[in-house]
Amino acid sequence: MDCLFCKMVNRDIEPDIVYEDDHVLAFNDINPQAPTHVLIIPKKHIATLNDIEEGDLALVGRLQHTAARVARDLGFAEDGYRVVMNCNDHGGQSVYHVHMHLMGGRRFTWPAG
Ligand code: IU
Repeated sequence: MDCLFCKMVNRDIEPDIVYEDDHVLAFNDINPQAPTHVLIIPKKHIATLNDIEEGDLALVGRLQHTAARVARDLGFAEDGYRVVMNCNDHGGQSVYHVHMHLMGGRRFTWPAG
């Protein structure tokens, strides 16, 4: 499958990994929007948030759990952080494999742009 993030899961492309287990992979974003900007992805290919099925619910929870774990490990859990998931064109999605952005190390504004 011609999916950038699947290639990272399969190590056809080598990501800058910060966390990995049997179900998820977390790696540094190539174009960081914060002092720390990590992408957390399911190893299973799911194109968009609209494609999540009942059987994926534990996996989606694992993405959030991994975000908190990485935030703790990198030392900004207490200060706080931002998680974002973009869906389709209006949401600003550019890579069609579900991913959670975890950004930390600075204060974020609201509403998001
Ligand atoms: P988006 O929510 O689909 O727009 O996020 C895709 C992210 O993937 C974006 O922040 C890119 O900087 C990031 N990315 C990457 O980390 N490595 C790559 O080779 C490419 C995009 I292409």
